[in-house]
Amino acid sequence: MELKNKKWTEEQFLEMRKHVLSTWRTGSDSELNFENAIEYLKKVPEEKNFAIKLAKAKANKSRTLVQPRAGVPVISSHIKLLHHLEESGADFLPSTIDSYTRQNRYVEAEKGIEESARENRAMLNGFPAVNHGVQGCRMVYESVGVPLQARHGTPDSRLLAEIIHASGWTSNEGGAISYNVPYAKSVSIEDTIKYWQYCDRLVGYYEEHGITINREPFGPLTGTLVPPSISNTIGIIEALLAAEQGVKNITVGYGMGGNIIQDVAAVRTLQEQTDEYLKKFGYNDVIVTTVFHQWMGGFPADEAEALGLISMSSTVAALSGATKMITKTPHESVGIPTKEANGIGIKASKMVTQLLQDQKFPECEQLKQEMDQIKKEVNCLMDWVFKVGDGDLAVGTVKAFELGLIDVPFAPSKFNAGLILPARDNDGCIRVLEFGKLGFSDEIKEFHRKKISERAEKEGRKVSFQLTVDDIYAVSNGHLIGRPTYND
Ligand code: 8ZB
Repeated sequence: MELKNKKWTEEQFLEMRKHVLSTWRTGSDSELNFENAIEYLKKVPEEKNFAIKLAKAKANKSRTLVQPRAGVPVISSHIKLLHHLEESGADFLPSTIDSYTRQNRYVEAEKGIEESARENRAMLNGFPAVNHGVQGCRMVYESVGVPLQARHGTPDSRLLAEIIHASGWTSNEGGAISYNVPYAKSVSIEDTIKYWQYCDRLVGYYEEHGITINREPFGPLTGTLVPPSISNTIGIIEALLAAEQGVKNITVGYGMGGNIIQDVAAVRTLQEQTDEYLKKFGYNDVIVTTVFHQWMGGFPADEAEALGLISMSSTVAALSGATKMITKTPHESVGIPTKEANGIGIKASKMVTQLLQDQKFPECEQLKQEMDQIKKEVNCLMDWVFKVGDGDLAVGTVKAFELGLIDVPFAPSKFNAGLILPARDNDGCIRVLEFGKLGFSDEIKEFHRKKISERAEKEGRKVSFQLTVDDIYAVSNGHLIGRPTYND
């Protein structure tokens, strides 16, 4: 099929579906017949529907809702884990999918499940939803009281999407760029646009049959010093691609940067510009909500210090007005958390968002300037995408990455130019130090150069790659900005 940002016809979708469902044994589960799946999904109560709960939270201006990450290989242990997290206060539950499933390596995932059951400990780093099939995933869904979402990092998530949605999981995280560029080395963006058009078209199909399902692009990307305009642009692109396939509920995301004003500006512009671009292209009935990710970079090893960082993240999320927040745990620097540590992360986070539920960051000149700056940069990048795509968003996205006009720092993908280098300015805002071929105008570049020079001058050193390196390690050592004096 030719790459194009155009809603797939039902025939095109169903033709591809035959292939998708033949790629692994669980694809032949009778529960995947649309009649069966639709009947099951119609019975999902409102309080367990991801899209409805988010839309209500936004409409009621409720406190920022909290959601952890969590997943273990064996169904019974996974259910126990989710129960613990629900009791700890999670407003939404995840099932984090293991790395074999993310690579479509279901034979190895099967071995992992068997070994985990035999040794009574997790031998996979998540929940292998495809191997457990619709029956297993429905057991998980039926045992919890809040909406369920698959969280993963799967470039080709077509079969996974089929299985989780047919099981009553009403949200799928990911997107053509956000689950490719940070996660894969050699999968082309052209391919992942098609894979995710399929996932979105599946949701569109359900919407046509009266079932509402949420989709969530993965905002933080590599989680390391990503300038907000780059992640926001990618979120907007993925929202537009999803809307074209019929998705009606989209949660765009942002990973905390560390400067409070820049973070609040990023979340607010993400909401505003996603709405703006959707309207501009005629998608008038899409509900957009936002998700704030607690600090995604390196964490301090000390558990109390980690909780301090988690609490700060929660403060910023609440003040920014994000609809939802993804929590971290005091075990972050070590690896996958125990259920107890995960519960502690949820409780500490929820305490903060509750305390701050009636407060928002006030309007002020600095916030306005930062918002204007992000908007200007996003518009500049979006203009390039449509320009090089001759008006087609899908084609433009592939070309923009090829040309380095959009470039994600520290990404493993060979389809990403990898030429830009970020660094913090003197206030800790994330700026761009090396532009590579990034599609910023000269005026925007000048602003970034000026901001980074101010910092270098304050620190009595030259602008160089050393700033980037120092910034990458700074937070885990207890500082936002990697200033040389902090190393003394
Ligand atoms: C890009 C997301 C990385 C974060 C967490 C990591 C890290 C990954 C699991 C998990 C709980 C899992 N993560 N897999 N957390 N259970 N199976 O995702 O620790 O914070």
